[in-house]
Amino acid sequence: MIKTNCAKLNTWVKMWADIMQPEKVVLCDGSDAEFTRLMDECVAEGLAKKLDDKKRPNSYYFQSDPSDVARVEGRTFICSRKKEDAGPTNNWMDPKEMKKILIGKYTGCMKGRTMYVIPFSMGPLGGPISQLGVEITDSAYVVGSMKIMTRMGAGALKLIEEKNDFIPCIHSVGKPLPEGLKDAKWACAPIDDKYIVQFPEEHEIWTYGSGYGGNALLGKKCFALRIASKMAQEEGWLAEHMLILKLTKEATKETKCVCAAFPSACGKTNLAMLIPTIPGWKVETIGDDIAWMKFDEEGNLRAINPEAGFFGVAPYTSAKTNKNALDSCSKNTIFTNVGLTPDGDIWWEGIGYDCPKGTIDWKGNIVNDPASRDADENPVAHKNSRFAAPAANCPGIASDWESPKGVKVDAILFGGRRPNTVPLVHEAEDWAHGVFMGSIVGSEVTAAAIGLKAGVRRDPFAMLPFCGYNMGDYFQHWIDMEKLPQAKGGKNLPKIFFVNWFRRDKSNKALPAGFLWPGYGDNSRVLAYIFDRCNGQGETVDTPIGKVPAKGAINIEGLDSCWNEKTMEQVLSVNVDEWKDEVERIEEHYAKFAGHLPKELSDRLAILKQRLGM
Ligand code: O2Y
Ligand code: MN
Repeated sequence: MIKTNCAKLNTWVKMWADIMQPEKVVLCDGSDAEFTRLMDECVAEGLAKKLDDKKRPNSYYFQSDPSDVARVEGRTFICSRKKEDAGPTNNWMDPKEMKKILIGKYTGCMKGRTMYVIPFSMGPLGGPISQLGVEITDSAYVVGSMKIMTRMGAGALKLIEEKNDFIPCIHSVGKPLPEGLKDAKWACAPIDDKYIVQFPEEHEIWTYGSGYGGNALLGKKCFALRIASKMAQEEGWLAEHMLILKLTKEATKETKCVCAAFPSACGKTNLAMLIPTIPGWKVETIGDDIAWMKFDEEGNLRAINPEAGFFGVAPYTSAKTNKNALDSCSKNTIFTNVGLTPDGDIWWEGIGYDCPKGTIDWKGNIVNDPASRDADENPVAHKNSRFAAPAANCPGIASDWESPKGVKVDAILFGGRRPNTVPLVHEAEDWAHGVFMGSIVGSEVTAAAIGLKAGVRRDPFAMLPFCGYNMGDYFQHWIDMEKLPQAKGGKNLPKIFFVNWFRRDKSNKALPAGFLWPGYGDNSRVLAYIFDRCNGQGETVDTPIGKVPAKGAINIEGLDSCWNEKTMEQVLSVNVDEWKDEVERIEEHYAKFAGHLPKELSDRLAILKQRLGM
């Protein structure tokens, strides 16, 4: 059994080892040597491949079971004591009932396996916004991935010992290994036997049956969003599904930090790592997925990235779309479900060069005729294939990305993929209006993507799968941030904007796929406008939905001629009929929250209706 100077940890590990009955228990130290040893053990057992050390130093390749390729929202539960406290957007089960089921599953679940004990910190070690956790797991892949994604090992353990406290995170792949049997390439339980469970009142996480991503790397979605959002509600801070970037105007060296929330598939990682197309501006990355924000003693709202790595979607990451992301996985990276080339490197659709003949696809089949392969129907890399890469590898990482006190937040952006209705950028009139904007975030999804009817899927604050309590109460918490004494009635809070890079005019054949805005690096033009607005500059026009840039306020110099003053007029336009329809959709969305919807938000909707003449 492990022996640390944290009595709570020793007792907790002993209790779980008695239940799970592993062959041995190992306390992880987080060292580079431990990473290499564990990954090499996976290679020796046939669970992983080491990539060519010259092309991709210290990097490993895993293929998951086809039933275990993504987060499973249908098997994710918020087990608050009262169902109402999980709210209308979460799956709920009574905590006692759930614990009974899971104790049954956990009993003997690690037979024949090693129980790894992973002490970790979300956020820089010892920082005022950081939090400590310990994950128990029977997956060496999880240990390796946690080493990349968190500050894991001896340093975190020392802090846990000093505090005698941590967030307990329990994980098992749910597949005991009978003596004498060879392990499966990727051990996991069948889909209906996977459980991703949060106990928000106890600040505990129990997951079972999946070894993949957010289901198994418990520091990420389970802790840093679902449990942390509940802690943030209790303690007066914010745990958000947001990237953090730092924008510098090179002429004056002035900087602004921006946090931005977008639903999946809206280019969050691309924005976090953007390379500006307008001269004189620099974007640096602080985080690509999660932001924790707290007021400091001077009354500044400060943000940290609680993670230490990027768990990025591989397909369509290329030197053209996101060079910084591609460079981030040049070494010390774990790849999952991408293609494996004959020369020991990785490949995925949209990487920017052809698939080498003889590549192994994510299912383990050889690709003999890459040219005849249908990238949509039968991709070489799974569409949710991933790289786990250290953030420190990113050429565009900001020098202060690990500052324990965080960076001052100047602006918050919300956005989604909206082919119509929503202009390129509009600005909230005050904090409550900004919260309203966050509460109505939605993104166009194709029917295939979600197995539901196509249309706008509302994803408030991009937190739909990640809010650890009633989403209506979460809206209220955002409203209440303005009432904290440090907020000085909103004076100390960031400005809020809504952006939409995806508005289209399909009838204009000159526009690529009808997009009224080029996106990618040209989003720096919108960031520059937001920077100016934070300084009280940049001309605006009032509309029923908020302030939009005046003609000429966004620099379009140097854009391809298909994007011009006329398309700018279109992309910034506010169409009253479209917004009347939007209001009806917002009313349907708000109805779900019933008595939990803050009055400030229904008031804001009433103002919008009145302005639209409804
Ligand atoms: O499918 C998974 O387990 C990963 S999901 C993910 C990974 C990195 C960043 N964001 C997400 C997400 O679903 O928002
Ligand atoms: Mn995410």
